Amino acid sequence: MKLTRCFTVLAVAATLSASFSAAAREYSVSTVLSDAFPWGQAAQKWADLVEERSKGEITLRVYPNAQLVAGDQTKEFSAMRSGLIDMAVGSTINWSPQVPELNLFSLPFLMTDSDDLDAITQGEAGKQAFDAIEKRGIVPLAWGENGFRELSNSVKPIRTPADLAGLKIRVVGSPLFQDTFTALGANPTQMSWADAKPALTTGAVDGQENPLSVFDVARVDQVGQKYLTLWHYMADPLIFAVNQRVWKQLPEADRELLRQAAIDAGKWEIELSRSGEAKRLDDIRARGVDVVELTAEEHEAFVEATRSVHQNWTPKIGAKLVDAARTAITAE
Ligand code: X2X
Repeated sequence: MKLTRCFTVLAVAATLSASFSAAAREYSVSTVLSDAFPWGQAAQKWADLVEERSKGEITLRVYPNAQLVAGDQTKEFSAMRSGLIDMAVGSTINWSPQVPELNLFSLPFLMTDSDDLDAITQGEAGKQAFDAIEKRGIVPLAWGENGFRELSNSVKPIRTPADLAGLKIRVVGSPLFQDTFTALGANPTQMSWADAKPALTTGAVDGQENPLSVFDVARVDQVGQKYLTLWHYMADPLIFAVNQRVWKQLPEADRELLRQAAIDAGKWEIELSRSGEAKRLDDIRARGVDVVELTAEEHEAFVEATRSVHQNWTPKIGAKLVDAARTAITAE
């Protein structure tokens, strides 16, 4: 009897300590998109590398669809800062309400291609952006990519700012997007990705902007988005990041492991995302979407129409950071 009780106590203690250490070694990772998309695959790759390199000691559990913030993706950064979420692979768009410096990447037509984006993230401007995140209680580890964002709608081919007049366009993130689409004569409406598809389906909004990978995987063409304009107006990088308290509690070796795994997963996903673009565009065309490619002159009209956004937002982003980004782009 006595012996049995003793075993029971031991068994309970063993279970408790096992679950305690399991709990202590498992961390939540928030993403907006699932692993059907490059974004979710980036987070899963991070988790897989960490699992493998820690020999199963550290588990990163990925929670897609911004479910840890009930779909409200612009609350992800705050939830991670408060400790409700341990880690995230998040978009600069969704974090920009809390980290105004990240609006840099949303400045319309600041970057023309991936080389411009890399020049920013891999240089002084990228460091300043990471410092801005760190200052707000989050430890950034590595860059990934959601991609250059293209414009789709259900009404007509868009070739000029005038074509956008009065169209209701779904946007997300900071008020910068309201300014950009208002400057173009459109009627922007803020809503989460969770609400976007239903709104496109019912026609509550006419259009949206997202990378080709999102348009393709989410089958945005099936909700009436028949027209797609390749205008490359901005690209949102992804950032792998960790809550500061979680980070401080980790032994140095684990920090290094997490950081290197994030860097490797980010590089892997950026390559995956970029190399998939041409095929995605072919597939989108094959589904009957009318794809508009702008001439240099047509493109320039959009650039001109949105110059005021740069003027209004440079002070909010920080002139030093905007300068560093511009310098990086011209120095390429
Ligand atoms: O909501 C979007 O448009 C998405 C999925 O691209 C982001 O989270 C920024």
